Amino acid sequence: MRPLKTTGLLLAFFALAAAGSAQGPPPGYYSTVDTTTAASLRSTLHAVIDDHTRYPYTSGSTDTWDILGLAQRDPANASRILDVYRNRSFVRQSGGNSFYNREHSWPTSYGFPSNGSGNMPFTDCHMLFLCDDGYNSSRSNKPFGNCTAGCGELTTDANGGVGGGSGVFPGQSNWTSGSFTNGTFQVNVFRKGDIARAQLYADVRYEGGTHGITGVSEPDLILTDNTGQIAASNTGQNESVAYMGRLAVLLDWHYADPVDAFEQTRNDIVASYQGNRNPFVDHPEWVDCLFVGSCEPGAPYCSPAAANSTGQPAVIEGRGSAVIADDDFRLLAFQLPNQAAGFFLCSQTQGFILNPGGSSGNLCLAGNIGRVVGGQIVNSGFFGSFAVSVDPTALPQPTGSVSAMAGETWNFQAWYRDFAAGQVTSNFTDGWSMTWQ
Ligand SMILES: [Ca+2]
Ligand SMILES: [Ca+2]
Repeated sequence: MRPLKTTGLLLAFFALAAAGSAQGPPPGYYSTVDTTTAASLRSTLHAVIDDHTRYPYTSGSTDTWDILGLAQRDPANASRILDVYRNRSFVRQSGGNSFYNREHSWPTSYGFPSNGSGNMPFTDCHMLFLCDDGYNSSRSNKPFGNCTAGCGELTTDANGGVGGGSGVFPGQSNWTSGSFTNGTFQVNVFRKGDIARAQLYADVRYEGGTHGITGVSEPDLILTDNTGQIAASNTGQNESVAYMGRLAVLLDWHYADPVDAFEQTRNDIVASYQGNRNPFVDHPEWVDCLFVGSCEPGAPYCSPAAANSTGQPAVIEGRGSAVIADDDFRLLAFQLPNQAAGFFLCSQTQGFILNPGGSSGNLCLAGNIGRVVGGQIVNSGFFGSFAVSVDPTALPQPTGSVSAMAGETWNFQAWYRDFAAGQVTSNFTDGWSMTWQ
């Protein structure tokens, strides 16, 4: 699968901004991930990020202070760190000090308060952040949320191109109300996505069971909007299942504050020690599938298509579910010229024909090609896109419609009308290949 258009552009932008510092995942790190459904994505992604190497919380050898001290280094001065909520630049310390400490973004009180040697989430640096002492105290174990009444302001410093200002809600400040489990903590606008992705990581990394190498029990950490469940997780002892939130707010924060170079570097450094990555820093688009249920069944091929009169190649994407019984598979084509008629094609065979019938594009199907998938000739309108719902029990073929069978791979492409240099022509999207379940 590939990122959504906007996400892809943002990623490209931030990858440029991070050039020379962020490394990203090693080749093949995510090759076993199956993005077909939320369930398949969760199980295969968990397997990739599971069983990481635990570093001690505090030790004379390498510990969480050392890892986080590198992971949150101040971009302007490598001997300093930027803390997560206040965005203050502190001289890096090798251990406990009177300026900053370690913030469990998923509070230990919700599921894993007892720091035994086998307590994996307690020392997991993907969830642990260096934080101004006083701000960490203010956060306490309040669930994350948007502050709506009685909100106290915790201002930020201007560092690294973000932060500063006061007196305007939300501005670039943190805001908090209430206390403990009944409270709310709203993270500043430029770290709220980082914090959200740390919680999303926790939800998928910790699925109960045992550590695959050490055999030590792990909790199942689960994000929820139910503050009653969160409160009930605060038992004073380690639990096999524990809740934190608020999920809906964290999803909003994930979308509102995209990944930047600081967060990518943090992920790279933590991964270089623990051996596992926060997948939502590398693949922000997977949040849609895992937590919203909007998955991309299948993957593109024959990409990119030949550019059309907009100067861009048209793109096809599958949406919904590859499960035949779900009857919820849609095809979307975009980056089309406006007001262009078109339709989707399908075949079980991929191919490549350059400029068939004088078309400006290329046909990426062969064998028995069916026309007008979804039964409609569609128009790209004012936005240059069109979509159809696909009935998996009625896929067009030259001899009539057929039903897809589980395990069959089908390929789709859209054909559309275009005008180039005053001449009528036609073109195609790239291809989309998916396997029915
Ligand atoms: Ca951020
Ligand atoms: Ca979980």
